[in-house]
Amino acid sequence: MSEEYTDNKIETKAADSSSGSYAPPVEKIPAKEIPDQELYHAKSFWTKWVFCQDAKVIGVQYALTATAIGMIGLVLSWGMRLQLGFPETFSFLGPATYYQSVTMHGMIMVIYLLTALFLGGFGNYLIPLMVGARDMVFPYVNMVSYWMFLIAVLVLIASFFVPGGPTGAGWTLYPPQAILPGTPGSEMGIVLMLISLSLFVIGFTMGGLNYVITVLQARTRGMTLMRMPLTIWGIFTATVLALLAFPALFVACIMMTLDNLLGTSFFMPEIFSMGEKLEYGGGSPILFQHLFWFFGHPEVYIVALPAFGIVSDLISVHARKNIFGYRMMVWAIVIIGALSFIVWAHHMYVSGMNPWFGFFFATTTLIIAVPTAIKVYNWVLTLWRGNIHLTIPMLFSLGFIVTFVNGGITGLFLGNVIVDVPLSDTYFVVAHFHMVMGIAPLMVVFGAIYHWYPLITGRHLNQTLGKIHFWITFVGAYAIYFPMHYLGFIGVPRRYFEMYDSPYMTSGVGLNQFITVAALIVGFTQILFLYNLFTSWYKGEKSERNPWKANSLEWHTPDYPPTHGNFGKELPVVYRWPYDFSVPGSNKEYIPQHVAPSEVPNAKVEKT
Ligand code: HEM
Ligand SMILES: [Cu+2]
Repeated sequence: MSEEYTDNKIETKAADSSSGSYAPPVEKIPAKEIPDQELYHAKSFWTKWVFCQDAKVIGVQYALTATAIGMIGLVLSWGMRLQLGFPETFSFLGPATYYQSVTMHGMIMVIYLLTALFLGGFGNYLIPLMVGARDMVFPYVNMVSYWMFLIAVLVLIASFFVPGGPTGAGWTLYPPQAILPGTPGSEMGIVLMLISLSLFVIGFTMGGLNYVITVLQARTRGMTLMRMPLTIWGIFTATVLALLAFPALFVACIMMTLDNLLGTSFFMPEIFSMGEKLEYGGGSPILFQHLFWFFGHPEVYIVALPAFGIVSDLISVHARKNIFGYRMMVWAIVIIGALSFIVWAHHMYVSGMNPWFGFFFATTTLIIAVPTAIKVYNWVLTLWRGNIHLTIPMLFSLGFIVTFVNGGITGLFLGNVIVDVPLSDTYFVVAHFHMVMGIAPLMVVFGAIYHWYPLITGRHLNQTLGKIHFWITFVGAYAIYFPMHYLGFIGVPRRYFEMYDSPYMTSGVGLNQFITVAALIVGFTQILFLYNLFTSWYKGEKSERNPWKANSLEWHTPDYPPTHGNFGKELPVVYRWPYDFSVPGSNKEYIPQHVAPSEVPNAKVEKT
């Protein structure tokens, strides 16, 4: 323990120029903050709740919209599961609708639910509050970001209603198949999907620039980068990743739209379709795969890094212990983020690329396991001998660690060319990615909602319903996805509408029925959660201020829940990291970030 702490020298740090890095005492740094101004607050209902520039309201708008579209993604999965489990009895979908459901489900879950929720939702709500800023640096642009997102969602929904229906090209949208006649939704569906994604990227960029610049430029006095909560590190790094990765998706969408509407041949080779030679020639379908996965792999971490950050904070607060190895955790986030840009072709081992190329990508992929494992060790070491409160956020955090390690281990298998080739496009892959980027991040989303709901609404979610929600979701997720690994081993292919004609599938029939029943139970439990979310808003038990006794700034605003401008007349000054729980020498169980060392005389201070 003593290694982590030094004596209480923070106020005299400036005098110690021998260390080489000059840091003036925090009181001497001139206040650059914009004072709270009356003019700046919204006056009417419309500017307060609808066209609102307050990042907190924008965060809630993002979160509600993402949840609504996510419900569509969930319902689509029920249709698919009924078809897979009981093809004779509950066949609501035809083959074409199945492909459309797979595609829309995948895209909705990855982009419109998880990305929007973590960055647009949590990012907006938490960044200004946690770094001690009044708001995002460009509130107007931030507002437009949400409205762009909403338009992108509406365009996506519109694609369900156009002739031919939504695209059924798979969430990877690979050309030439995506735009060739015969693929479901090759008429308007694919075009609307590409437009919707482009709008999403434009909207995201407006928000993303805000998140990055707010973290870099609008932190309050004393909030050094190495005192930021890991939540902010995760969201910040993920945003940088997204700003670098989404342009690849954006150009791919634009180029494919041109191929489709204007007959260019960026991705279209010379090709015959239904016995007829098409007007295309010279394009490269593989180029699309490279562009897609240059976005697609970092996308996994765009979802995972905020989850890593948030879960670190939840574990620390609910185990009343400082996060183990804070600096290591920060660097692991940054290194994982950087490495995630040089692994994309592990999604293309079966595309016919040169095996040496595969060797390179397998190596980089496996190297990512190192910083990732460090993070897992550090979470476990934070829990070790902690005063673990089995609150709902803690339960979900533990659920995250388990599902994430599970999904990560199958990732180590799939990262190797020789293992991936036979498993590629089987249910093993479906199991792997749902565990690692579906269920694990959702566990964090839920934990985070139970944790911050009192801050947002001033009330607690119903805890009994919460426990039911956790246990059914956690056990149910295993019931759904664990058997899928086995289905993959026996060779059940992914994206197949019907396969009971194949003799090797017979041992999978019972399992498929079991999975479907589990999926329906888990699905309905999410409706229970939504019920809890909405009814607790006005009926939930009132929460006292800072119910979890956390140290980070968002819980220490003058108004609870925080109002526009966040911190009232004066911004807080930060003296410490947010992990001062059970500090040696102090009689206080926890010391919030803005408590000056002079107020806690004997407490040791961590080395930051
Ligand atoms: C209980 C919740 C869920 C269920 C029951 C479910 C079920 C399914 C099913 C049945 C498929 C089609 C498999 C196939 O035929 O190949 C699928 C595909 C997929 N799911 Fe989920 N899913 C769930 C949650 C999620 C979440 C949270 C994500 C977020 C990452 C996600 C992402 C995907 C993706 C990316 C695909 C692949 C789409 C494609 O092959 O084009 N799912 N899911
Ligand atoms: Cu990948």
